[in-house]
Amino acid sequence: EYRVLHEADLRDYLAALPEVAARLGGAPASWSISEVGDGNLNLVFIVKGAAGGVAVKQALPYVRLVGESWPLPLSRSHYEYLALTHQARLAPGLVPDVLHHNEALALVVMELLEPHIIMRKGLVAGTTYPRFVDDITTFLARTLFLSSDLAVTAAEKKEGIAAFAGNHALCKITEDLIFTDPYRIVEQNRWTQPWLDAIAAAFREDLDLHVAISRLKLKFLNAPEALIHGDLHTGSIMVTESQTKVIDPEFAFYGPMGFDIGAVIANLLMAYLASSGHKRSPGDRRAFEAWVLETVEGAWTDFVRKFLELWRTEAKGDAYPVTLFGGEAGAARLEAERQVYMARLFQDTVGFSAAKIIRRILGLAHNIDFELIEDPKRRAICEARSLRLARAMMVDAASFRTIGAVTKAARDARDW
Ligand code: SR1
Ligand code: MG
Repeated sequence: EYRVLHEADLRDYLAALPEVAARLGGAPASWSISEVGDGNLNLVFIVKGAAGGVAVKQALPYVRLVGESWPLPLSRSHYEYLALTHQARLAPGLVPDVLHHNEALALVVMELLEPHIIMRKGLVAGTTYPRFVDDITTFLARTLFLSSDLAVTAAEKKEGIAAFAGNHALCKITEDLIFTDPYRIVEQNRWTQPWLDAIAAAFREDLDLHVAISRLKLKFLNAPEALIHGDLHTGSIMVTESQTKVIDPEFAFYGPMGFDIGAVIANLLMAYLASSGHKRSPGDRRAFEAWVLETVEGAWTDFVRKFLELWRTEAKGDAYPVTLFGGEAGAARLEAERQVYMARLFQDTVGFSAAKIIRRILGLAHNIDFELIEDPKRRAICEARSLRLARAMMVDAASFRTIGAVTKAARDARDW
């Protein structure tokens, strides 16, 4: 039966799990347990013993950020477990190992990622991550391609969609918080007042923007292209200089691939545009910002290279039947079609990326990239530049034909 676990409960609970107890080592009474969750939804405990540590995540029956007035199904823990185990098969080594799952308690026990930190915190501190592009593009290319119609049969794909179909309450959060609320008056919306009042009001009247966000919302609702993480911001990524782990896939479902790729790019663009608000030396700032924009470019180009490589070598799905593309002419035509596919995916990525930026500045849930900028006026300048860039990316997505056009626009935005 579900109950919210407190320290003493958790100690007894973990002591009864032989594999976990062995990993922690020593007497259960000696284990240190602290609740460290700083996300919007759940409890997260770090438990350490003489031999090692574990992380324990427990879903609350409500949205932690708001409180009990906003109930949320515990079943998200089931979908998180399902996604983590699926992603571990598709992209080995890039998600934490799951040690134990209890459906009734909505609880997942995972390996403790140490000395990893949440990537967003590292970015706010101006840290660069040399492995990030390679790891995140492997994660994206493999999880997206290998769960798509390009890689699996129609029957397998439909089973996959069905397995995640019940996660609709989490999808509804995204549908409201990302695709609807920032563009209308909603009590829970927040922004840096009074400087962003005019932009927020303009966005509520901007019909070009409303059409663009509605098209993206429709795609989010009706494009089950692949098993997506569903919340792949830099707070869902843990890093060291030599390792990257993607965590927290509780929003996972079969949706549009561009939503995940766009999330990564959006969060890097926000780190870039927030950078001038954080205290760092001019040299450190230049180096950090150059790395972030290189990373945006690498995230897309390496993703494309890896995705296409998988398509050329692992296309076991029912889409694009090989019998229709025989001979040299067929192979050439299929290769051209792959480029068309990637161009369409790029447009989706640009649009979703824009939507992710706007929601973090005008919606309910913000990010520390901007929130930790001490001077509110400075913060508002960084946010206004981001909003203007995001509006252009969403309304004129087609004018961004390459990732270089996106990074150029981000660079130009620094002069606004
Ligand atoms: C009410 S939940 C707000 C946000 O937190 C999660 O991390 C998702 O990004 C969600 O939109
Ligand atoms: Mg999360």
